[in-house]
Amino acid sequence: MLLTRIMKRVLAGAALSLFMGETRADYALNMPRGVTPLSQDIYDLHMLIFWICCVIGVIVFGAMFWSILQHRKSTGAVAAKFHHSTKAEIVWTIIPVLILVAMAVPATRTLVRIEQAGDADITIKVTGNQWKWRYDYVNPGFGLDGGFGFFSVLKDDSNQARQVRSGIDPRTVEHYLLDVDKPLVVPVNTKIRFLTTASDVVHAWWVPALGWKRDSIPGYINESWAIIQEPGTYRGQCAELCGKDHAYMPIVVKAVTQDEYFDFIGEQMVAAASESAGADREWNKDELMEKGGQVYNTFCVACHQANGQGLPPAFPPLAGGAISTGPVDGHIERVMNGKAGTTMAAFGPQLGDVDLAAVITYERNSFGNSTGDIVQPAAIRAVRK
Ligand code: HEC
Ligand SMILES: [Cu+2]
Repeated sequence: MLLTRIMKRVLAGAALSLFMGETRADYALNMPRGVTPLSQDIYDLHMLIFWICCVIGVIVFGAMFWSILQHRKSTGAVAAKFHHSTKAEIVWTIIPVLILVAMAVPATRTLVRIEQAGDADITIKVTGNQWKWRYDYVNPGFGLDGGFGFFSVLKDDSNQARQVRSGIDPRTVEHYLLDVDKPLVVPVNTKIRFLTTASDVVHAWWVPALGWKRDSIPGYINESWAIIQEPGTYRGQCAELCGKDHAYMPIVVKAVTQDEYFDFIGEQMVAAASESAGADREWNKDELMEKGGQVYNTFCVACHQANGQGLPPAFPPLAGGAISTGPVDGHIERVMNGKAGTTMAAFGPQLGDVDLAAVITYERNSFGNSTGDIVQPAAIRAVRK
């Protein structure tokens, strides 16, 4: 009964995967070929070793089954009585050694190639944070000015749906837990060097289509590289297991043509310029509240919750909080410097003056807090000095 049910499931799955090109990839048993020369090298190596193992398996099991059949008792087989054969010992040592050496040559060649991150055209620093990635275009390539960067955070619809009792069916969310607000944008056919590190705990940056995964560790910088050959959107995840929210910091890499890449860099520069212009002017309360709400929903909501009630005792409420309704200076200090030994990170180095001013204003006037205080970007800048 159960068996037939399982068989039906398997057959239905097979039929489905035959007729739907898209789902076929989802059901695939093998690793993906990827879209970089390196990922294809790795795939080819994997297949080579796989077939060598298959051949060895067939020979060994073939010899075994043949011997069992040929020398079975019912045909009157009599066991040989020798012990120790130097010839046999030599043969069964040398053959495996030769096989291992033959496998080590292509494996070493691929390993060496994985490490060759030199003479890249573009350098991007990837930093793991609780629970989001940051991408800094250390050198955007093509003689462009670098230095800008941004955070890439789980997309809002996924984040809403994942909340306990959200009432939202995750199956209705496109790319559930695999989508971000701002993808990493890179050009195709360009050698990109990734420098991977972390600011708090160990993370791991993994995009299967690129063929590799790199640990991102505080205090260390790991190197890797990719030349993406096909434009497209490639999704990945933080592959670190230990820790509560690594599952909610997905990775999206958008590979575009060089022209589209130039447009993207241009947009980033305009955004950086308007951010610094914004930091120079006075903001009114409505503007700060609107901006602050966005910043809060991106950077603070995971711990302090949308209603500001937090999740005590781990994450304190901001509604009526001693700091969030106390003196403004203390509030600015806590958000900028965080609190050592807790998960409250220092947001001073992470966020700009406008974002910090806005989110602090927002916290002081939301969730039932009504201090009426307005924090201007200039106040943040004054603290930074
Ligand atoms: C990873 C979880 C986490 C995130 C994200 C987070 N916080 Fe916190 N926050 C904490 C914890 C834990 C504390 C308690 C620290 C302590 O012991 O004082 C805290 C405390 C605070 C306090 C003091 C609360 C009070 O009144 O006692 C403020 C204000 C605050 N956070 C603001 C923010 C802002 C603004 C953001 C977003 C920019 C943010 N937090 C993001 C974990 C977090
Ligand atoms: Cu992580």
